[in-house]
Amino acid sequence: MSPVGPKVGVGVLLFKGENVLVGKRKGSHGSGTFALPGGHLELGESFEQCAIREVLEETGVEIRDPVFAYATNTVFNATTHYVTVFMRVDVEPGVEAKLMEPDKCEGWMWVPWDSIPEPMFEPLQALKESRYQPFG
Ligand code: 8DG
Ligand code: MG
Ligand code: MG
Repeated sequence: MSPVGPKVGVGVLLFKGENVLVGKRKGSHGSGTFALPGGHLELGESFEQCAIREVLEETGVEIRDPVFAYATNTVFNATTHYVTVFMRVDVEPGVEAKLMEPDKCEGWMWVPWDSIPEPMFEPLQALKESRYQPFG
């Protein structure tokens, strides 16, 4: 039996100017909610490695030097509890996100930080409600 406890998720804030990349989740928990690219921290991985890997797997974008931004604690229900580490990277204007996992996401879009569509995935909602300020 695997141990039961909180898991670690890494969410990546990909900023292109004042817009952030979000996609509507499908096929797993939080289906229908808008979330950042990201996923589980794997055994032995750094936050930076996880952010680089997940963004490449999910969007095809090669990011460099993601920086720790914030952490949230989300209890989804009695058996699902995630600590989410948010990593940030600012990309060039020409960067485009490809839909690499169409079974897991409806599509990627760049939206202003203050106009992320609802409903948001709970960890992203928690980040929005936190003290985190992406611009100064
Ligand atoms: P993996 O299991 O292949 O590593 O990841 P995935 O297939 O990309 O799964 P995911 O559902 O996108 O992410 C795994 C978990 O990470 C998800 O069930 C909950 C957690 N998670 C957070 N915050 C965030 C977030 O902001 N974005 C994403 N994508 N996942 C997050 O706790
Ligand atoms: Mg993934
Ligand atoms: Mg994912």
